[in-house]
Amino acid sequence: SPAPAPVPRVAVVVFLLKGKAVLLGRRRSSVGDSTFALPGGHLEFGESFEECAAREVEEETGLKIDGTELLTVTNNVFLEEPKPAHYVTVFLRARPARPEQEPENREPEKCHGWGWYDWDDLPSPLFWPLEKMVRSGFDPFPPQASR
Ligand code: 8DG
Ligand code: MG
Ligand code: MG
Repeated sequence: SPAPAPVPRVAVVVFLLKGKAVLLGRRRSSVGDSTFALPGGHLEFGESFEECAAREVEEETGLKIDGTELLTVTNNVFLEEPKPAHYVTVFLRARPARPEQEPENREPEKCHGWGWYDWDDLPSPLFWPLEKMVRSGFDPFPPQASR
């Protein structure tokens, strides 16, 4: 039977914030291979954004999260990739439940490893949906007063 027509999918990704730093991992994927990206993945049937964020962050890093908040959504079309894809990407922010706990690389087939990166000194190359946000001046941190 013919391949089904491709459809857009929903992704949920998390700015995990600690002090001035954000958690990033270098991808191993047909989409954005070798670029630095946020933890996250596909929204499953029946899940809330917050549930998906907590599940994906724990599956990928072993970290539990707190204080999850919705930030924004972007539309990302990857026609140039080996496998074309289209994601509606929902961005949330959260804090690690236990800030002293180190992230583990729980899916080494999908990620080279996790690290905390200062927002003022991000690694490169960033995964392009993230790169686009950074260039536009997007700031995932809450206002100073509530930090
Ligand atoms: P899953 O099987 O665990 O559900 O999926 P995954 O393997 O963890 O998926 P993913 O590629 O990490 O995330 C799904 C899509 O989300 C990804 O292919 C493109 C989109 N996406 C963005 N920005 C980011 C980002 O910064 N990080 C991640 N992980 N995905 C992102 O548009
Ligand atoms: Mg995942
Ligand atoms: Mg993922």
